[in-house]
Amino acid sequence: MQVNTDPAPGSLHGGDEYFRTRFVEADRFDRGDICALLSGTVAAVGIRRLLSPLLCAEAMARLDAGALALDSYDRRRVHPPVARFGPALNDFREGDRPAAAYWTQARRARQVRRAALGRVDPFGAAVAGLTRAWGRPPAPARNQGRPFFAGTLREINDGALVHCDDVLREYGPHLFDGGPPIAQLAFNAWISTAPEGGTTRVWRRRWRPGDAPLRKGYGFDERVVAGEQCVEVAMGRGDALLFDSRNFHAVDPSTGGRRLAVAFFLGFGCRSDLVMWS
Ligand SMILES: O=C(O)CCC(=O)C(=O)O
Repeated sequence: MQVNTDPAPGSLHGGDEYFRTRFVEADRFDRGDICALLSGTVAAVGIRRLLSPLLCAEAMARLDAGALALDSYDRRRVHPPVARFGPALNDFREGDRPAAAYWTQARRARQVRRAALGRVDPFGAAVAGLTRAWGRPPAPARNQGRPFFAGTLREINDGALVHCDDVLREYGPHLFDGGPPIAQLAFNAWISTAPEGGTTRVWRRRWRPGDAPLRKGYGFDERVVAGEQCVEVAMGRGDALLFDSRNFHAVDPSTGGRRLAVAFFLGFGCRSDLVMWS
């Protein structure tokens, strides 16, 4: 695919100067980085070494030993297939609410994760890192008091189509008790990465109603982002990436190892602080 990646600084065709990737070490990651994403003054924040090598190694040993059974996203919708542990909200849509099975699976997934990983919990470590940065813990988003599941373990080895994630467009404005999110961020922290491929691309382009003819399963034909400014990021094991998930994004296929992340969304609302869901 032809992509228009970050132009050189000072270039006459420099594109949007606020659409750049910012890299920070985990101990320097702070509220300002999250605010920059929420305000749209940075395209993505790459956080180095958010999860410790020991935690990643121990979590992978348990996953390789089959401690958690990975299911796949609904294959009628998601192709190439993506494996996951934990229910993803966009697999359960029934009109403007999730199907009843979602709540049962959410409860069960929390119990199973606790039993299988205990203190070797990449989700807990990711939330601790976000809490240090933001100053307060992000809370699960809720519907009529019920907490949504957050912290999918997701394995994307064969890439992901160009797509965008916007819970407001999927479910309408009344899903979350705290009101519709003003901004939605994707959070991924990798427990394992593959030596080849697996680059994440984020385009400075949101969904428009006229994009409908380019729809392809859960994603879109690559023509939807032709000529748009793009950042490309390939983070390593233990690193995390945050970006506005309403911007079109895609993942290159990878080879030579498992590309596995703890993944969830963060939303910021008028009547809520930071909330999370998967
Ligand atoms: O795995 C990635 O790099 C990004 C995954 C993704 O599409 C998302 O978080 O919405």
